[in-house]
Amino acid sequence: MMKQFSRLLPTLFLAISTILLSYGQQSPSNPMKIWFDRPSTIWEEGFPIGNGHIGAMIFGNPNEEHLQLNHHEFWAGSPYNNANPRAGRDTLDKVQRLIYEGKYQEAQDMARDNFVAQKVHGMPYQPVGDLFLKFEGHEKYINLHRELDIQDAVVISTYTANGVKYKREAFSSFVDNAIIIRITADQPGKISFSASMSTEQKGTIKESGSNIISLSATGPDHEGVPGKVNVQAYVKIKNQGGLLSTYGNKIQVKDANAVTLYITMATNYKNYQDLSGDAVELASSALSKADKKTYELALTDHKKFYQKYFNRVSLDLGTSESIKLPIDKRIKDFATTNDPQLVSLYFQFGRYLLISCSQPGGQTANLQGMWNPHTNPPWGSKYTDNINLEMNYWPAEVTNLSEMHEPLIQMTRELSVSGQETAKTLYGAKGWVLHHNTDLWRMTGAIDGPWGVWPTGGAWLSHHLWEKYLYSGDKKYLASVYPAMKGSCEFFLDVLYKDPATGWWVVSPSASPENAHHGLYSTSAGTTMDNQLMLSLFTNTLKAANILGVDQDFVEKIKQKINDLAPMQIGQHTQLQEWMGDWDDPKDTHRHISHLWGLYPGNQISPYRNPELFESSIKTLGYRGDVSTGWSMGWKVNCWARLLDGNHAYKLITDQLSLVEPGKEGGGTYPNLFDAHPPFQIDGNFGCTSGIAEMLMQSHDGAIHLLPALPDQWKDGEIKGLRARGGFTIDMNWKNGKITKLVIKSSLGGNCRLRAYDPLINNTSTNIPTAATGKNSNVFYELVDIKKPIISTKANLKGLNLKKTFEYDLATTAGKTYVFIFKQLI
Ligand code: FUC
Repeated sequence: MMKQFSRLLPTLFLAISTILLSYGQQSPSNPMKIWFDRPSTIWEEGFPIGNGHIGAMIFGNPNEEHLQLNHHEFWAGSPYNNANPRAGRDTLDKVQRLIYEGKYQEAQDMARDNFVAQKVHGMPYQPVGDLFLKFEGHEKYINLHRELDIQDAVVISTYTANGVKYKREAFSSFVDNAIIIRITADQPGKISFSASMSTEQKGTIKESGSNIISLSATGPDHEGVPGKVNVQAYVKIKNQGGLLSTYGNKIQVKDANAVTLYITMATNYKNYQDLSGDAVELASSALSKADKKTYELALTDHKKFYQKYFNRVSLDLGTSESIKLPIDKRIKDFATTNDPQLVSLYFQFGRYLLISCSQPGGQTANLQGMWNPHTNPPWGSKYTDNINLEMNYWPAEVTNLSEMHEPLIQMTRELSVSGQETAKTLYGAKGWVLHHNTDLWRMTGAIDGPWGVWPTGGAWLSHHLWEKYLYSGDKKYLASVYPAMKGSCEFFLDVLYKDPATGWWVVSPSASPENAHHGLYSTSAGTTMDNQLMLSLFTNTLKAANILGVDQDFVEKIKQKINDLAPMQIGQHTQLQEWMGDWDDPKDTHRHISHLWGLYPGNQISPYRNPELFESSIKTLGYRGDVSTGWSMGWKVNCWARLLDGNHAYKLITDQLSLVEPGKEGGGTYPNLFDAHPPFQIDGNFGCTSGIAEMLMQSHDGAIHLLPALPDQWKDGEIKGLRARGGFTIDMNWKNGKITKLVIKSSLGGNCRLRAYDPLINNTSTNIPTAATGKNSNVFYELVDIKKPIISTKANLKGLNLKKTFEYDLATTAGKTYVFIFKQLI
């Protein structure tokens, strides 16, 4: 029967070549717009724009426009390393022994005093400054409408003042590396305003020529590390008609017909060890290039660049009247109405944000992406890599923004170098290590407190190195990241501790981020997350070495360790144990769900291959509860999707889309759709975006699972452009929860195994294709052997009640597209 299915493919393929695939065209009834009919009253009502290097928040007050400016390389401090010199192999041995003996307090004190950095805990990301445009007489405006159009990556506001209709447009050009603002009016000679800048940094603001304001500043010192990043910003104003004059360091525009402003910013940062760049030269050459273009051409170029990425994916989950409402009202109403377009908008907003704050060659998206007004931002707006940093990149591959993953990959390559000194100093070990935080300077030491003695950050980032390969199959890329994967393995080969009680190789000392066992101690050994990370790191590196045909001796060493890694354990409450001991408290609602790493973002827990682990994961997530910090809810959307429970995943989206306004505490979403930890932290946006993708399509566990976790609310829909591992691009339409059309584009060829809850019946044939049997021959779907869990005698496993699935194999050729129209079953 499978043969019949395959025989149909050529015919179908002919049919498809005539079908024009139009990716990403949003229907007019599905506008990708976030809008308000009032100015911002808080920062979290502003609109973010960015080109991966420079960005701004725009607040849209007619009387005084305000742009708060950021440059991704503008941080406090200068190159440094913060590995605590008091640690070392002997101390490591002692701490490991103390943990084994159950002397947690002593072990924790010793780890804190010797491993945690003595003084330097990381440099904070800095704001550059602010631009104000003061429009006298515009206090009394009417008809204000301001929007962020994420289809075009442009902020537009319109209003009427003194009988004149005004329009402001702003974008951060990807092509011209400038923020460009255009102000127009429906009557000539009616544009008058004064422009000024301010900054909280050490620096100067002055006029520079007749129509330019210049801001030069240096990043602050922090924790004794001298501030050495120089930033240079220019604002150039070009008027059409009217007059332009300068006074002090302000520029006055009078009676113009139209005005264009260009903002450029640059720093002296070349890389984490080199500050020899010329900020002034870079910012001024960007300025002189940018203003040579007409505004129209600059806008066209910007949109074209942006849409090349953005338009790869479109999502339609249905329409509702809610699009007629401002965004804050929609968020407020979300839980009590069905607003599927808010979900698709939120999903696409995550993609907009990633394109805007993470471009190849630029910095990695930090805790606030790149948008930060504080000189002392929460958690330094650094990179917390025990969840937050990685979460920022969860949507990168699956939502078809692979290029945006690059800054994280590059940062990992750099950490694999800077982390070598830390590995040596703290652990007397080879390879490289990363603890739970880093910053612009690629610091890798343990910081904050005992929970910072968590050495598995590099293993988690290595997972990204490998996963990127699974999507692209690019061996050249794999070769470029293999040294970092290998270096991370080398570190663990050196420091893993053979637990005398079990004989398992475990990471010690460590923590289950940022939880405490017995309500007291972070310090522990063999946490479930670490065990999962070790399995992932070792198996992926082993595969990489085999693919590249290198390091066979090394492969053997890894294999030996894999055999004796700790298995997962199911404890007395039928939970997946968080620690080696059965210590979990079912009432613990800690925001981190680290032991579910193996469920998501890892691929180690399968309903079909290890149902006990799957069942205990359901229990665990149930105990942890739903409502939490923004990012925690974002993580749970992914986890419930992996647990194949679409309605529970949807419940979490509802929790995440609860409006956080001044005076309201708890996690959720700010009026401008930014995630609220609180405070603003961008990870929740990205986590929920990938969660929505995981609800619609998953590509792990041996197959591409179509609509694995569809909630009742999304009965009909269409998704185009999701990426599956093995280089497949998936478009799907569904009606009444059943797939009606499927388009698979194969970029690497190979077997495409599909999994669905309903038989996929082709309407040109009455035959149901034969269910796939045996192992999926596609190497990108190779499964990792997961050890049988150890199960407590007190655990009460009831067995799973899984939906029946149907699986098909489709042999694909690289570069070809396959279209299937399926019969709708009642
Ligand atoms: C980790 C989390 C916190 C916060 C911080 C930036 O420490 O536990 O909730 O997200 O990172």
